[in-house]
Amino acid sequence: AQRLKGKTIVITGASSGIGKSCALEFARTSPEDLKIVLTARRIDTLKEVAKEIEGFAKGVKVLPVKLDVSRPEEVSGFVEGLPEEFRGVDVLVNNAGLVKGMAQAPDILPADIDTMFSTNVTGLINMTQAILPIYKSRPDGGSGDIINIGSIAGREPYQGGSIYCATKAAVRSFTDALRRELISTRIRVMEIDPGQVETEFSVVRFYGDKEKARKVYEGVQPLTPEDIAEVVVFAAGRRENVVLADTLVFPNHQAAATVMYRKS
Ligand code: NDP
Ligand code: 8X3
Repeated sequence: AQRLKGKTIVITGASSGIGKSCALEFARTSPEDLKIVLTARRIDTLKEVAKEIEGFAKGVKVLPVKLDVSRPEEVSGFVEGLPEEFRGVDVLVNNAGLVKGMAQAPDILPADIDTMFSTNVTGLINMTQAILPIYKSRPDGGSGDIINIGSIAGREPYQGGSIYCATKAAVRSFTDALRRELISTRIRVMEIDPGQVETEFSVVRFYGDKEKARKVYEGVQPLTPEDIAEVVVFAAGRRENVVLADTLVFPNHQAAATVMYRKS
């Protein structure tokens, strides 16, 4: 908690699931002196998350910002649009991401391919590029944390997930290259890869069909978004010389992308 004191955290996709839980967990861990910028497309939901945080962590300053990471013009104006006191970003949690459908080639909708790549890949890269100049302006070549939320899907492609898996493999590749490129700096580049987590992820995958989404989690015990948030906050809170470069997190009944013990 002491190590996070006074830090400014930016979280993408903070209106739901893992991103929202990260915001709450940062505030819980360091309730005295922290600034959190919550970003996502649903500004009203972000305002509710901000209110929730302000309700229990009086010393945390929260700023909800409407931001669609898939729109390069919104990302490029993001840092300049921040009030001065929130501009000294220390931690970027690149969490915004989504999957659309289970279709297999050649039947994958072009719009879905575009949404997944522009959000999960180009959005994450653009956010990183927007924040890095802040980090690089600091002593010793620069400092600050980039925490990218990848997925087991980026390590193991599965049928019906070709595009999503490809986007997460791209995140992994970008993250690894970036860590190498920034080797002479104090900037920490970290990737956290969840296995199955119960969030709005499957509702989004099935275009709002809650019944289909519910079936994904039937008979299994998925992780909760809080489980991943704890790992994210732990990573950010390590001593500055410690880099949790690459972390895979499964629920107990999962051993690979599609290897799941399911009680019937
Ligand atoms: P949720 O659907 O619950 O949350 C996704 C978040 O991303 C929402 O806050 C959503 O906000 C935001 N988002 C989506 N598109 C955009 C966009 N264009 N611009 C800005 N924000 C956007 O799912 P999760 O919490 O599960 O997903 C978070 C991350 O975790 C994703 O990267 C996902 O791939 C990854 N992940 C999830 C796993 C799971 O099993 N759930 C497993 C492994 C990884 P809004 O709609 O308001 O914009
Ligand atoms: C989400 C995990 O394997 O259900 O990233 O696509 S998976």
